[in-house]
Amino acid sequence: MFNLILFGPPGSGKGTQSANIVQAYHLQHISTGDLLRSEVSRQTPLGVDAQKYMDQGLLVPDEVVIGMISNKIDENPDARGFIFDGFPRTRGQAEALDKLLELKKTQIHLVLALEVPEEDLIKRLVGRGATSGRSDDTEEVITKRIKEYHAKTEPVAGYYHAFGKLQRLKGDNTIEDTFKLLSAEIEKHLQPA
Ligand code: B4P
Repeated sequence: MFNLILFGPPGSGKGTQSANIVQAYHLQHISTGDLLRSEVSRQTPLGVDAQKYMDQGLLVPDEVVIGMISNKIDENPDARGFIFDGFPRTRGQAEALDKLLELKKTQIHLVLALEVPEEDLIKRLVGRGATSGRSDDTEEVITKRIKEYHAKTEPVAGYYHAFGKLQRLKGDNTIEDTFKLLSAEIEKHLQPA
């Protein structure tokens, strides 16, 4: 089993590159953003609660997100491995993920962090907001999301660096070139499916 975290600020391309990685390496994709948006669109009790945080650019409480991840791992016992997209976003989530994977006798093997200048992040997300209809892609909320990233999520990189699992990559090339950089790192551990 090979488990990968795709890490980076909002708009760094985690969702975009996850789709490419899933296609090439057949890992099971787990995006907490997608899972939360699905709960919101179905207006489940979890979704109604999560929407309050997401609309303000804030992180959803750890216990909500960790419960969703645990269910998703359990639903895929035969996966070749997982790609965690947008998770963990706090140190508490990182520690909880380690415990969940330990129970399954596996671990995180690699953390790939996409680095993109802040002005590019804002441009990309405002651009997506023009067509996505996402309530968190307005300039005001994007600024809050980036602030929340620096305060709570950036320190998670240090957590994985301490275990020698973190690899930082330039994320401001084209989508194709960024995928090549990611693939080169992944193929040190795993061959295409
Ligand atoms: P997410 O859904 O995870 O999304 P994201 O950070 O906006 O974006 P991502 O990095 O995936 O960017 P993308 O590829 O789409 O989070 C949304 C919200 O959910 C959070 O703010 C939070 O409230 C909540 N949440 C999610 N996970 C949570 C957790 N674990 N704990 C607590 N709360 C959580 O790319 C963005 C745009 O850039 C796209 O338009 C794309 O086409 C473009 N793009 C991508 N790569 C490009 C490139 N190389 N060049 C030019 N454009 C590019």
